[in-house]
Amino acid sequence: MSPFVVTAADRKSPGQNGDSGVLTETRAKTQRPPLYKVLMLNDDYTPMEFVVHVLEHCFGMSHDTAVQVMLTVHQKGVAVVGVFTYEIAETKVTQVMDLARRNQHPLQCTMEKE
Ligand code: TYC
Repeated sequence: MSPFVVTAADRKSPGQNGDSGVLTETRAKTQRPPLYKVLMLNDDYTPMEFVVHVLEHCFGMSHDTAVQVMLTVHQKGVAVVGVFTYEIAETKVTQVMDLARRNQHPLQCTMEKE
């Protein structure tokens, strides 16, 4: 018998019609993918303006947000700059590391499972 369809027979007390009386919900549960934090690490040499540019360009931050996040990394040593699915996080890390290398800055960016 399909779930949620209640017939006259179902309304009798459980057992009378061989039915348990329990309606089983068969709604499909949507699965959320695992998420990964992208972390930016401080160093002594990468110029502040370069980090701000990276945060604007790779993470879509406004200039003011990028400055705030850069200063957090500068002061605390590390900060989460975004949370993404595995493939997107990996792409962001690659983009940042490529930009840093091409500009000869030691900026480091990593990812870790949330
Ligand atoms: N500490 C760097 C400086 O004083 C700036 C900096 C900020 C570097 C954030 C990396 O992820 C970083 N020039």
